Amino acid sequence: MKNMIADIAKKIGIDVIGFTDVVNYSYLQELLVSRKNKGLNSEFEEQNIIKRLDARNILPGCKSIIAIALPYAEGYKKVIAPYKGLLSVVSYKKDYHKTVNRLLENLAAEMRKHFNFEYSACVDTTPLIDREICKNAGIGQYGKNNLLINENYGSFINLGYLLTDLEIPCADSQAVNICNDCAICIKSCPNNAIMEGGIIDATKCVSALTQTKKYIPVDYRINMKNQIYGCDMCQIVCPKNKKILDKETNEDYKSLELDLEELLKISNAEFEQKYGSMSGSWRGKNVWKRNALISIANLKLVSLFEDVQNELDNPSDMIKIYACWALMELDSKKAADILNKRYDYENDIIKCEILKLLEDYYDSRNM
Ligand code: B12
Repeated sequence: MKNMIADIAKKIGIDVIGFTDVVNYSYLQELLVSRKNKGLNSEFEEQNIIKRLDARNILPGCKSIIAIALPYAEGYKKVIAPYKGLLSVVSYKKDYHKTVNRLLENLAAEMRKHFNFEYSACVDTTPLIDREICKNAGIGQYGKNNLLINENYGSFINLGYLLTDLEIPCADSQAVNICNDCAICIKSCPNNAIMEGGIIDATKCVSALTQTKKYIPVDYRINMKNQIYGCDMCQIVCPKNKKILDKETNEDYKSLELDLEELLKISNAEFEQKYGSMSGSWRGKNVWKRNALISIANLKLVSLFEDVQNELDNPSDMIKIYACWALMELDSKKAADILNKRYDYENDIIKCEILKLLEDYYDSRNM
């Protein structure tokens, strides 16, 4: 049955496929609880751990899982764009949720010509833990950077699977240490977010910071450099990805470089039209705009001072907080004058932010 499904998959363009009959993950409960108790989890995952521990919470009759991986980033070279914002390569072209989901639906439709079965297609957004399921299915092994690494395609793969009520007996794949002594990803992570034992501190991971709507501490902002969505650092440096990144390609990754001035001025409708089909746009325009302000500050784009200053009139407190900070980073003397003048007219949240910035400024000048 497995061979037959793999053949069908190949015909519809699925190159990486695996099978697992593990549907209960209570063996991960301790790890998930301890991670949560230490505050290392992200706001982008299901907070109710029990819901994460059994595929039958989604498909009650689930007996086996057919996992697939969709490779991306062939021939990708991280661009050194000194005046631009950057999107992670996972956001290149069409949203992978749709692409992987379409492959899974096609696979199920073809399989139904041969077998009668129930299924549920899952890509990223269910409570289940995609990497563990796909590791069990033999798609790849964990790297120290937490990513699932496929033998042929490295870690630049998106994961998805069909929960099914088919009985497919499987020899499940066990975790193997494929990194040995290599720790290049740990050393390269800008915010030291990669911890021992397969845990990422999601409060520090640059990818998470580019997506969060929570307050970002100043030190972490600096390490976000010019990232507008996601981060690829722990993957780009990984020796297991060398083969895929070195490949010849006709892809043009230029669309991952963004004009920061344009991002400050873009309307909601233009944003949706230009970037709405990318997976990285899911948090909306203001989060990208916040990250553009951080990038402008980090790249010291002084020529955009006035554009940043205009954002002090933005109705969103989030945008105003980062505009105040960015102005101080671009030209502290000029910014201190502007912020001093505005102080009395701002709400308490912005007042508090301005006060911190001005205190730091006057401290640094010993005034
Ligand atoms: C929340 C989330 C995030 C958060 C938190 C990630 C984290 N590490 O906790 C943030 C925003 C930081 C994030 C970032 C990214 N994400 Co994300 N994310 C998710 C999501 C929705 C849930 C992850 C989760 O539950 N974390 C909780 C922990 C406990 O689970 P886990 O991260 O999968 O870790 C497991 C293993 O890694 C394992 N483990 C790790 N190392 C080791 C080592 C050994 C020896 C063992 C035994 C186990 C082990 O422990 C966990 C349990 O098995 C999943 C989709 C999903 N539903 O699963 C996508 C997912 C993990 N993300 C994905 C991607 C592509 C990314 C980014 C590359 C995007 C980008 N370019 O910015 C980065 C990579 C960051 C990184 N180094 O992990 C892919 C990963 C593909 C892959 N090859 O692994 C997923 C699977 C989405 C998908 N379906 O394609 N993500």
